[in-house]
Amino acid sequence: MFNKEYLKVYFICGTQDVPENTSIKEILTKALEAGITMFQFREKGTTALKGQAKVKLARQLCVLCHSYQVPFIVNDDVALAEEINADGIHVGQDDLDVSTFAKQFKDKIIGLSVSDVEEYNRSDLTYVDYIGVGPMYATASKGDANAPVGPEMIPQLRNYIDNFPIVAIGGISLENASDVVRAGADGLSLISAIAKSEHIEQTVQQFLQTVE
Ligand code: TZP
Ligand code: MG
Repeated sequence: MFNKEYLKVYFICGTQDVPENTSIKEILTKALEAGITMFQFREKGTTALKGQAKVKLARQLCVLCHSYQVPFIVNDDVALAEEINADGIHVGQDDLDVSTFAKQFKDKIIGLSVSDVEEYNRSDLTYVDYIGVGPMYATASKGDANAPVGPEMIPQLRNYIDNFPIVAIGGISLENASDVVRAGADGLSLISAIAKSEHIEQTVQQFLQTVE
């Protein structure tokens, strides 16, 4: 079951986001220790794990998250989310229509990416628990990212969706996070700010303070 609090510091990571001298398990463990509120496994690009290697890692990361009572969300891959009994799925505008898998995910969390008002107008939020809005700022973590929309997109969308749960994404750092929160985001989605931090625990704690 979804709770808005899960969005506060929502860490997203795949093996492609991990610096050379460490591992996704090590990074995720540090982030969980520091108090991230949700995790999304997002395995993308030419180096992405596939098949049983992806399933095996996802299962291990899911168990790790659950040992901290933190929900584990799978990006895009509905079959994987089902196979490992993940807590939810996050999809983009170009991915499967939410209604096609909503029934299989009745008590699970469903997230949808929405960049702007036009995408919002095209989206059916009937089965959606939260939307990911962005990119807020330029990002190096998503090759095909749309142009940044800025934090001002949040109040624009609020005109249509009122207090529907919004997590902001894209280029969010400790420097700009408070602007995003002030614009009305319920939480922050972060890849590189956490995965590439030299002091993950401290970084996560500072993000938590920003949203609280
Ligand atoms: N969707 C929109 S921007 C983005 C995704 C997955 C990447 C966010 O990564 P970072 O490193 O926090 O900018
Ligand atoms: Mg996608």
